[in-house]
Amino acid sequence: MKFVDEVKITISSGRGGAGAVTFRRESHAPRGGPDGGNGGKGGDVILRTSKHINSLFDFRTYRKYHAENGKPGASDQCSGADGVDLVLVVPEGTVIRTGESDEILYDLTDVNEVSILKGGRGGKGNEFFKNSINQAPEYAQPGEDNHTLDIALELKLIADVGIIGFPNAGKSTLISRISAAKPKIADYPFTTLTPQLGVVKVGDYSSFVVADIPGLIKGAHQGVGLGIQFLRHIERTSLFIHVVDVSGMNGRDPIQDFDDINFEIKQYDAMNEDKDGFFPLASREQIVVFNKIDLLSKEQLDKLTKAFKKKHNTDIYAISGVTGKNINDLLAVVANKILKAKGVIET
Ligand SMILES: Nc1nc2c(ncn2[C@@H]2O[C@H](COP(=O)(O)OP(=O)(O)OP(=O)(O)O)[C@@H](O)[C@H]2O)c(=O)[nH]1
Ligand SMILES: [Mg+2]
Repeated sequence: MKFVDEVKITISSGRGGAGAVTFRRESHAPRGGPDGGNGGKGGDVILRTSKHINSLFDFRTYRKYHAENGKPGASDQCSGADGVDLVLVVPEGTVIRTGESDEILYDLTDVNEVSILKGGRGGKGNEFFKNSINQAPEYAQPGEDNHTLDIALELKLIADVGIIGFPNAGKSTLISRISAAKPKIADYPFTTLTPQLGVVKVGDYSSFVVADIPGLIKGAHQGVGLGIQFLRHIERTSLFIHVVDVSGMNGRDPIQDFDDINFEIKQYDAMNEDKDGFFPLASREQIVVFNKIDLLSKEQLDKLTKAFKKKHNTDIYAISGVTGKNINDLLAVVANKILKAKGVIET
């Protein structure tokens, strides 16, 4: 199934059914008292999450969704039936924004169901308006109007760790090593086109979720490469693994790559800082991973590590995604940080 992570749709609740204007007809009373029933209530629009859906793809087929209108009242004090609610089923972690202002209406990460639009009330039938002064009212209430709203549904993957880095750095290789995810891996940039999730098991009882996203390159915030929009999938992760290709192949400078990515992340933050509920990515902890060390001599690696540390005072985990070297050590550190962030381990 194709991964679709943003759709704009229009939803409408149901109109209330009209109240009826009717009078009893009986053989002995050609024009009896009023007996018009009430109209039914219009259906609500409800959004509900399901674990079994992981894409907004199916919302591409139709853009307009309408709950059922309430049925009109009828004679003999019969109320019209209520309109059926419209329930739209979306993946967990879907955020609902207003179509116009981008403001978050609801976040279906912790809540499973929200009623977004109420259906119109049914109108009262003429029976309701009967009183001692007017025993045969000729009027009834119309049904209340419905409501229509443009909304944007946006799916954020719910992952604990985001893997960032240049294209071809070995991000997908790493996720395939530490989880059961089987992403496409190939020796060219932009192999990964859509975010991939992998569940990493820690011992027998714990696990965390890693997201592999398409690579970033310099100028991504201006649309170069695949752009930076995929960063929104890792907005909620508490930690990034920053994979740096240290092989120096294709003339790449690993330190420059690292700085370029962080520059793009800052641009993403600047572009999103006004967004409701936004938490800057640049403030997220990054675990720096030097990958492809199997292609380097010890001297080369030491030299690079020294140069890197001179610029950035941070721990470095040197691994090879292909041979598996040092991956277990990296995983232990990541698992520990995640379990602390989740509150499973107390600090
Ligand atoms: N020698 C060596 N090659 C590696 C290592 N890790 C990954 N590669 C190779 O590097 C290439 C790119 O790996 P991917 O895992 O697809 O890279 P990616 O970062 O996911 O790339 P995009 O999806 O394009 O962003 C593949 O040919 C891998 O086999 C490593 O540790 N050593
Ligand atoms: Mg990839």
